[in-house]
Amino acid sequence: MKITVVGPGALGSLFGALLGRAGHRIQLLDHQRPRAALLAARGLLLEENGRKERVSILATTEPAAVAGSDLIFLCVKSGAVGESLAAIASFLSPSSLLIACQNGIGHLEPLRRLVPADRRSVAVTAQGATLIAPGHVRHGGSGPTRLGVIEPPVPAVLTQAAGVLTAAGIPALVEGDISQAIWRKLLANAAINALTALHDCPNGHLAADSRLRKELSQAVAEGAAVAKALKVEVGSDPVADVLAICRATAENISSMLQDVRRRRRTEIDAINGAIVAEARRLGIPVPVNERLLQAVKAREGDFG
Ligand code: KPL
Repeated sequence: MKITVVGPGALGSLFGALLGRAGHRIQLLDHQRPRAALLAARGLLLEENGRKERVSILATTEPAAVAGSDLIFLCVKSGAVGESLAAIASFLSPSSLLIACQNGIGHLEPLRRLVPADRRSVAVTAQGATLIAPGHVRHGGSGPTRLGVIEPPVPAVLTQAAGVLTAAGIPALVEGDISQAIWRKLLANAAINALTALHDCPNGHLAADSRLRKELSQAVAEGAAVAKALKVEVGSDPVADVLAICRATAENISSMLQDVRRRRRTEIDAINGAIVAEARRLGIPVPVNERLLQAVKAREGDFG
């Protein structure tokens, strides 16, 4: 398959490396010219179970290069989705399928607006990826990647995409109702990402520290109340589910903490910001998520 990965961050580099290693023709689309040149020259360095492996890929800064791709994994940060889609949308072939892989729910609106219904889908992934340096990614654990569409029907190529990912070592399945997976991940990100970013700790610390565990439980319970009001099923014990993710990814540095350590803008608006916005619309109090949103924004303000 001809596969384009848009955005060589942690997840994009991981998907690019694993799919490239599986024998697919991978091109990475990057908006930064010097980094694209580096990736084209050196490929991707994949670190997995203490072993390092170099995977060759193509890299380009030309949005037109997506033309003719069977699958396009959109792996840019949530805040960059609108701009990225505006650049590539006119080059999507009728047979291309774009799979948006962001955290949160902020990407769904630009996806609906800019990509035709039969060419858009979303992925919710539990893959652990840490970007060590440009082009150097560490695979920090493997959970399921759930694929789905915002509005049915599910195109046949999405089932093919699940097979391609699974064969490459990214276990994937197609979900009939992806909103459940989106919201379950949203609750995990709202608690884990914001708290780890503010306390500069790996995910496992949140389950081990009683004060942080309480804050995590409150943030998740608030988000679950919003999901319930929206009639999205998030399971019978979402707090236990999020604590289980903390323990399963105990050593992982959350994507938001990676952003904060690099002094980069985070996805807080698409995560806690989205929960707060929905809660306001529905008249549901979410004081813990509001506090987390403001605290992470204040931290971003320090970046200048
Ligand atoms: O999705 C994640 C992230 O870091 O963005 C979790 C599940 C919290 C793993 O770190």
